[in-house]
Amino acid sequence: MKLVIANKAYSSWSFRPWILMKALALPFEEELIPLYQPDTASRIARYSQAGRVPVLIDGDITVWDSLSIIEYLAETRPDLAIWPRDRAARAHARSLSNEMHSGFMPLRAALPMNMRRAPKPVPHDDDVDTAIDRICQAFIEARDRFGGAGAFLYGDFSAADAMYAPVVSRFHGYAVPVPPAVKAYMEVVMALPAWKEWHADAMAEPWYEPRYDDMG
Ligand SMILES: N[C@@H](CCC(=O)N[C@@H](CS)C(=O)NCC(=O)O)C(=O)O
Repeated sequence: MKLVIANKAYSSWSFRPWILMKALALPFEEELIPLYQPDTASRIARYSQAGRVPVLIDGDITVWDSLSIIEYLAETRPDLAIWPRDRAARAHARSLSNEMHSGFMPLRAALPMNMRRAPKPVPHDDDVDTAIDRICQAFIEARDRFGGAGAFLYGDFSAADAMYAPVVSRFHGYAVPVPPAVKAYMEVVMALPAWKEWHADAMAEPWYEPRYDDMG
């Protein structure tokens, strides 16, 4: 399989299937198309007319959009429990993942992912705090109800943890105050070898985007 992604510093949507595949040791090659370059659109168009990454190529099958890729992987690798095995946990994990995929716009706009950011807060509006509070409440609920003895949202690492990995990066990078249980969960995610690999690659990238890197 080949996963087409964008900058590891900035591309939150690329990070989601990438960290899932790495954390679950799914073999794949990657192609990184840097954003905001003169040839970005034409390079992405070679893989998807939707004009967005991530895109997964599996033989003659092309899957675009982060959550579709995750669903495709879950369908093709049922042995891996990409979604939790328990039906109630799975329903909760899918709902929470879709809530991320279709929502939290104020948070996404005000606190864009920048994996290279040294932790520092930025002023933000109340609707960002509303999103932060909702995510913290949902993390705690998932862990309390379904976490069991595991360290992730639903016990073992799952698609939901992958969908929220960029939120962990945002909370960390913008020094968002969070309850201790959320802090502990963030530390578990940031300790993953897959996280460290993505972070190291992001730090080594040559591209510089003032809209993210000069946020203050
Ligand atoms: N809903 C899509 C969003 C994908 C998306 O917005 N990707 C951005 C990079 S993070 C992109 O490809 N941008 C291309 C461009 O701006 O030219 C998904 O979940 O994959």
